[in-house]
Amino acid sequence: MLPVDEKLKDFYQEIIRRNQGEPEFHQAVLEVLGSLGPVLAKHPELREHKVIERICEPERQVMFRVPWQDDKGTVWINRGFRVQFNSALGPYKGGLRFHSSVNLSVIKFLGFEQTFKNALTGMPIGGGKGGSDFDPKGHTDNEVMRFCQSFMTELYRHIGEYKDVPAGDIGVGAREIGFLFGQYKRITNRYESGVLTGKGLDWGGALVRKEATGYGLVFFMQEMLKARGQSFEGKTCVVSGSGNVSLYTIEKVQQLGGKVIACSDSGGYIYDENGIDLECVKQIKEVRRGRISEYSKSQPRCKYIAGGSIWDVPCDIALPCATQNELNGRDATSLVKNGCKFVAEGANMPTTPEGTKIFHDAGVAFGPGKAANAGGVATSALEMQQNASRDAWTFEYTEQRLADIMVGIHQRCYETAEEFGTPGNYVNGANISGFIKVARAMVALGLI
Ligand code: NDP
Ligand code: 2IT
Repeated sequence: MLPVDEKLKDFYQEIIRRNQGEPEFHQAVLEVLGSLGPVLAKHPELREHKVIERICEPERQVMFRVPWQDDKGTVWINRGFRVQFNSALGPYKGGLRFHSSVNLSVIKFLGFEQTFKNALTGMPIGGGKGGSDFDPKGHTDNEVMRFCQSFMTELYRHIGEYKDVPAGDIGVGAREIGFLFGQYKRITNRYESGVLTGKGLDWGGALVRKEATGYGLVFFMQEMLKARGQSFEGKTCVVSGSGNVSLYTIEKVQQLGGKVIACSDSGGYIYDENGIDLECVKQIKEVRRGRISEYSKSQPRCKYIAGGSIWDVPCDIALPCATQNELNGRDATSLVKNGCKFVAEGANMPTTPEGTKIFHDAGVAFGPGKAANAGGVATSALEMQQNASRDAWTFEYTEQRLADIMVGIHQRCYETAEEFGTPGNYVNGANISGFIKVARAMVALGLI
């Protein structure tokens, strides 16, 4: 267990008791509580208002049945979720995840994290998350469409431009957002562009949203490097996953002079010492929806390692971009031993608490997901802004806005960590800065 302030220990036990069988949610709460001791010492009024207790309880949780038929006519039943965590700063905002591992614990941890992440962006957005235990992998476009239509047939009543604005996450990309938006439009008879983000560029989507999480992660890492007088130039990087976040992380690292030598999917990882050929990975993943193992067929110099840990590949910079708890204590030890000095999380909570502690103890610069991957949701807020004004910005302008936002988030985390007596600790910086912003709004809005 992470060290938690004495005053918060009983409260954490209460979280466990009230949210049984939800280990991911417990983990996410504990990680934030671990930073809040000094905040309570400085702001005793937050205790009086029971802000921590309120912030850990979602405002609303919806669970629903999603029946659908596959191409053979067989009936399937999945479970849908939307957890509307906190709307003190704006409408609930956060992605939808379609993956077999989705359950209430996973959606609650993601919604909780999202609340602080969204606060860190400085944009007017609250926190929420949703999804289903349906996995689009292996299904035809028609099956995915029928699933999305059934999912939205319930979800539509809970969302709206001023209420709750979902987007993508694992298993939900432009194809799924298209089917979801189409069904929302059909049911409500409204072309409400601002109800979903990550839309296609032809029908209300924003340039740079697809690239934003990966690009933003790399902009954040660039600031971490600068803070230690370094740059991407000539550094080797390992990026886990090969989905939306990973692909555009690799792209921006390469543009900035770094070399990405490994990436993965849930089957295994590829190692290419000359640097990954990104166009080849995009063909496999974005165009063919294939497996990363196919890369070695067209790139004979590359090694494919089935199973195994990608974190055993020596590198200067590690960027976990797949899923929660994909980098554990053993992996962190291996990275540190091999000389890795910088880690930033593209995924949400990919590093276990043991892994984080090992990085901190070894003096590795560690950027937590709620700060480092906030570029995706920040650019979603820019998409909402464009939709509201019926405008469409250029790629260059939008990318510059994203870069500025990431520099701002880094600065806020860096300065807050110093102010609260833990210089260089981005975990404390992100947790405290995000928490204070939401807490102040909650106090100002009365007992909500
Ligand atoms: P994608 O579905 O596009 O890609 C997910 C990648 O992670 C795939 O390579 C997938 O491999 C791998 N992966 C997923 N689950 C597992 C698992 N249980 N074990 C091993 N590998 C796994 O999702 P995204 O790229 O959008 O999301 C990746 C991470 O980034 C998630 O943690 C998400 O919450 C986070 N994130 C996403 C944002 C966004 O804008 N999309 C914004 C901020 C954070 P396989 O294909 O084999 O399943
Ligand atoms: O985890 C995340 O920040 C996302 N999946 C993006 C959310 C969004 O609303 O763009």
